Parts: sequence; structure tokens; C-alpha cells
Amino acid sequence: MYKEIIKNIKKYDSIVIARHIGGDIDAIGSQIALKEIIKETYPNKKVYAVGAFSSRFKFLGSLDKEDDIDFDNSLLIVLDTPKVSRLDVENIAKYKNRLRIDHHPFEENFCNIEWIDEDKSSTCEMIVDLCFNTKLKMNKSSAEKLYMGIIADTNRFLYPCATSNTFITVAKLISNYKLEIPSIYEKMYLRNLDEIRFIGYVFQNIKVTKNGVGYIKITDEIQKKFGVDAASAGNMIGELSYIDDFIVWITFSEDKKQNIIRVSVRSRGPAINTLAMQYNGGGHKLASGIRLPNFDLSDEIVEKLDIICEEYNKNN
Ligand SMILES: [Mn+2]
Repeated sequence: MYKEIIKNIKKYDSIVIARHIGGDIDAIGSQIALKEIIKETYPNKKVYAVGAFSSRFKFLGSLDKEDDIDFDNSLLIVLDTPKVSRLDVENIAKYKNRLRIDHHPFEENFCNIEWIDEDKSSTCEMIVDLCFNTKLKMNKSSAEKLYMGIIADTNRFLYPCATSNTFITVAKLISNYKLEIPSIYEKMYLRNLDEIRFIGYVFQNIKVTKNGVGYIKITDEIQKKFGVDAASAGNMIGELSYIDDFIVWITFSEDKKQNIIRVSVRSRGPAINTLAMQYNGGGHKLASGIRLPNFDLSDEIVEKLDIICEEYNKNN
């Protein structure tokens, strides 16, 4: 697979790198890092990292527009995206040649070459492996972004997707590129007091069902009251791990700008991605996301999760 990927990167002078909508640190980090890596290895190639920019992740760098791309003669590399409908790119059909690198559970095939590895913590970990096994060259900047993606998707090695291989990869990355961990964590985790007070609100107000589903609806009004944005509200899910009363936890946060409700679900036991798929969402077995038009279906989803937990409790 490594050979096949390199062969294709070599073949094209123009390469476009895309990833899922609502890009997170793993998606945008792997995207911008891979662009830097290809530029470092093949300085004459044109490389574009495309998709919506999020000022929240400005420490990862900036993105390019899809203008003046010669689609017929470009290679599209899709990162961290299990479904074509989740892709943040104008029109995938414009690209004849597509390559995908992803660690989500397989959902559908939409590229001619696909490297899918569910056992990898993150797409960033896959890109590091790709570099360590080929002549693709990282530098300190790309290594730092890839490290950030691994840290984000494992929640600082808290989640079970962090395997012994992840630790080996990360150790090599830190020592080869002399990564300065305190400054990286400062970029990723420094927060203002408004956000911390908002976390306090979430802890105070989250409810729990009979069978262990923690749930909270975070309206636009609440976000305004605490001076946080929809992205911060969506990120609250990461704060709720290791609460003994929850087996599954879910946040519904209103995004007034996009006119949607961002839903994040996490589990410590039962798989929740099949339920997410029923609502046009998806993701990993224990970590999924959904987008809803409004709060109408939220109670129904919580009820279904409660049934999933009831089943799970019977058997465990
Ligand atoms: Mn990811």
C-alpha cells in the first residue's frame, strides 16, 4: 500500500488534499501536514489543502481555495473521511483520480485507491507511518501537526484507540523532530475563563437516564450567555469521559450560523455508531457524530441510547 500511495503522489504535479466537513485537529492537521510533507519531498509540485477554515484551529495553518485547479490532471487525496457525503470539497466527481487514507470504520468506497486502517488512532498516525516507511520527508512543522492530531483523536492517550503502536510512533516522532511538548499543549489546550465557566455549567446541568446515558442540550442562548461558540460547545463531549454514572454520553449543541444541531456521542461500552448512522451520522464504534436540523429528534435519540445501555447492562 505504501508503494502504491507514493507511486501516485509521484505521478501527479498537482495534488488536492481534502477532509471531512467540520474539520477537527486530526482532519485539518493531517491535511496541512501532508501538504507540507509533499512540498518538502517534491518542491515543484502544486499542493492544495482545501475546505472550510476554522479560526479555532488557526495554529495548524491556513487552507487553500479550490480555484485554478486543473481537476483532470490532479490527484485528490481524501483524509479522515468515511463517507462521500461528509466530504468538504466542492464536487468530488471533478477529480478522476482519488486516493483515500482513513482510520474510520469502513462505510463506503469512493476512491480508486483506499488505505483504511481501523486499528490506527488517527489519520495523523497513518501519515506518520507512511513517512516512516517511505522517502516522504517530514520536518519539525509537519511532525508537530501530526503529533497534535494523534493527541486530539486519542484525547491525550485516554481513549482505547491509543495502542502500543501509537506510543512507539509518537516516541519516534518526538525524538526525531525534537518536539517541544509543553508549547504544543499550550497551543492546543490554553482556554479562557469563559470557557471554563461554561464547562462548569455543563457539569451542573447534564442529566442522566435510568440506564446510564448522560445528555445535555446546549442552546445558542446558553452559548451566548457564556461567550462561547458552537465549536466550543461541540467540544464539551471530551470533558465528560470517566464519569462513573455514564456508559454513554451525548451533547446536542445548537449551531445558529449553520442552522444545525451538532450532536456528539461517546460510549464506554456498547457500540453507538449504528444508531448514529440511522440519523445520517456516523463515526467510530465508541465515538460518533450526527447533524440534526433542530432539537426535535433529541429525546428520541436519548431514549434509543437508553435502550442500548439497558441491553448492555444486562450482559455485563
Ligand atoms: Mn480522525
